[in-house]
Amino acid sequence: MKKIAILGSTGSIGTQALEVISENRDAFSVETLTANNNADLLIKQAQLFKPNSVVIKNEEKYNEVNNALSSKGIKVYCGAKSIEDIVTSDSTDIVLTAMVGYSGLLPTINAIKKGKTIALANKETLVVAGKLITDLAKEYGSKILPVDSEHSAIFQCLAGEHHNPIEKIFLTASGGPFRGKDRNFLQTVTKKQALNHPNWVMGNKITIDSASLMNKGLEVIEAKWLFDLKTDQIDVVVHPQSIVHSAVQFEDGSIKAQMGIPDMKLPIQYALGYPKRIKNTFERFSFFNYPNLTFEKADRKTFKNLDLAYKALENGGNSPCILNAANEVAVEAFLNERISFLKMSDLIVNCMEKIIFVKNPSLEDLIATDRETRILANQLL
Ligand code: MN3
Repeated sequence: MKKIAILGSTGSIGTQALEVISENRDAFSVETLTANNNADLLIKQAQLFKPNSVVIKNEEKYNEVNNALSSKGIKVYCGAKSIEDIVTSDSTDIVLTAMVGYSGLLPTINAIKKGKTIALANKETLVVAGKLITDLAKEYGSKILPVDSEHSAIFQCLAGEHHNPIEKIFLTASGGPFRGKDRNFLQTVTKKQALNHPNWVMGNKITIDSASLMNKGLEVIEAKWLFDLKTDQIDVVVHPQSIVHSAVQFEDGSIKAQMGIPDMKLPIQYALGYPKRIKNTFERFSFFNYPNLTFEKADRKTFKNLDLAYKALENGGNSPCILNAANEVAVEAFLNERISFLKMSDLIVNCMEKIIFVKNPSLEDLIATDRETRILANQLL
């Protein structure tokens, strides 16, 4: 029985992880659930899955959650610091990091220092602090298992290939709702249009990132650290059907790809069950429903964010941390209809130019970079 802590249990990945767990109650139990704000759903989940503890990040909702759960023997905590502490609990085996953005960093570091297995859905953690996180994971013997579908695909392709170096990887991208559009069109797109993703149902932040191709940019950086690659070993291929989830090319030119219907429950289940594949009844893929799988180049001139992410990765140091913080502010401003779609890239460029570059950042440097970038980005807005 694997005991699981889910950070961000009320979000898209968190709720799907609980679906996977509920189908496999003999293999998994829920040790901890944490949520940002959604007290109602957190309470419902806790009543159903009976975790040992829950954390609501928003301290104003503590009484509501505590009143509902404390009589059931569930420990209730609140605040960001409690999330950082709860992941170190001795009884937890796997920490599924499914919260949004930078907030995943400190809890993930604490879990790694306790040698926990990390099922990583929070890609921003590796974007902000890839070197630090992978060094710590080595030092403390903590395994990082990808949940992001592209990285899970690559991880699955690498099973049994331990001694065979990667020549390159192909990260597939759906292209999002604005595939094929030009900058003229993008100038006036609305939040509603941007949130209308063709293939995947996800949270708001990642859906906007998908529309701007920033999500793919963040995934390029995530892949670099997960699979120890150089920038020129990572290619992005637009594949509108989202059936090929990504591919690995080996040194003999052979390419292995992982395929399936776009459903996040599969990569979640693979990470939680790893190395075992668990039998399920998810919908099966049929080749005949998809007679045409197509592939095209990513348009890095129109979708500048992808280029910016490659640039940040090439710069190294605290550059990806600046990119991420500026992007988080930009996406929030776009969702609040304070800036236009294309202005998001401008804001990121501005921050990357103005925030001081640090070649070998410590954790403290990264925390400072994140804070300073957010202040600057908000001023620029
Ligand atoms: Mn992905």
